[in-house]
Amino acid sequence: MGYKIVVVGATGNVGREMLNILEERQFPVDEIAVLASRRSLGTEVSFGERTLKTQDLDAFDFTGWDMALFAVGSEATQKYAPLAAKAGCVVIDNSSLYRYDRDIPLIVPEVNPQAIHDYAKKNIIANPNCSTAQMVVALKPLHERARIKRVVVSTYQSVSGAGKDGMDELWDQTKSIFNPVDDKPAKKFTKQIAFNVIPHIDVFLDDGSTKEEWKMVAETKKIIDPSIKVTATCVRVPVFVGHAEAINIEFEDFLDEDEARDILREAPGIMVIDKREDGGYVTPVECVGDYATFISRIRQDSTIDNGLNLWCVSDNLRKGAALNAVQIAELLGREVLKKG
Ligand code: 11C
Repeated sequence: MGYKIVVVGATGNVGREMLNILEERQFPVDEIAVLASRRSLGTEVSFGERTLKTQDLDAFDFTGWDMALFAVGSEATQKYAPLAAKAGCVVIDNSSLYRYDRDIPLIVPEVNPQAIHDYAKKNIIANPNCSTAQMVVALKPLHERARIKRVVVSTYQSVSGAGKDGMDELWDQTKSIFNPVDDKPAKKFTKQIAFNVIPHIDVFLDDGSTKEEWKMVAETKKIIDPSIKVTATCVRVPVFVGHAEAINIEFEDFLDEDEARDILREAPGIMVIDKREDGGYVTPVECVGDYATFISRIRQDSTIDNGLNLWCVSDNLRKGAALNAVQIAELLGREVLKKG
C-alpha cells in the first residue's frame, strides 16, 4: 500500500521537479493529483511514463489525501495550505510562509530529521530556502565535531531560483546582446543579468540586508542551532540552474582541513570533490540533475582562530526545493504514516 499524493503548483519549475523525483526515487504512490491555478488549468505534466492533466486548485477537496507537496507562492499557500491541513492531508510547503512559525518544523532530512514528529501541531512541514538547504547540509557534520560560532557566506545564485521568468530573462537578454535590435530590458531582475551579477535577491530590509540574506540567518538557526551566527551576501549570477556558495566558518575548537574533508566525505547528502589542481572542484553546471550537495576547496583560514573555508554547490531546484520536499515526504512516511 502506498500514498495518495497531491502536487500543488505542478506546472512550475519546482512542481515539475517534484514529479520527476517522486518517480525517480520510486516513492510509493497509490494515487496522484496535480493541481494548478486557473491560469495553467488543463496543462499536461509528465509523471514517469504517464501524462497527467492539471486540476483546479480552487475546486480540489483534499479530504482522503495523505500528503500535499506545495510549490506555489506564499499567497496561494496561505489560502490553500490550511484547507489541506484541516482536511487531514499533511502539507509539505516550499514557500517561505510557515518557515519561521514555532509550531511548524523546518526540515532538512540529513540535518534535523527528529523534527518530523512536530508536524502534527499544524499538519504542516516547511521546506527551507534553497540557499539555506545546501549550506546546512555542509555545516551540520562540522558543527557536531567542532561547534560553529560564526559563518560568513557569499552566494552565487542561479536565475532558476526566480522561477521560469528569471530563466527566460537570462536567455532573452543573452540573445539580445548579440542582436541589439531585439533589445530586452530587465523586467524580472532589477538590473541586466546577462553577463552581469546582481547583489540583490528578494526585498530590502531596514538594516540594509535583503530578505534572502535574512532567511539564511534565521533558517540556519532554526534547523541547526540558534547560537550559530550567520552573515550573508546573496548574489544573482547568470547561471540557469545550480547555486554556489563560498562559506567561511569559525569554530570554537580547532578543526584540521583534512579531518574536515574526511567528516564531509562520510556525511549524508554530501559529495566531496576536492583536488587541488585545475578543474578539481565542482561548478554549478556539473551539479544539475544531481541529488548531492558538492563540497570543494576545503582549506584552513589562517586569518582567524579555528577557521575553515569551503565551496558548496547544489542543484537549487532539487536539494534546494523539490528533492528536499520529497525526502521530507519519505521521512514522514517512514517515521510516522508507515504506509509504504
Ligand atoms: C532565489 N532562493 O534563488 C530564492 C528562491 O524562499 O523559497 C527561493 C525563495 C524561497 O531566488
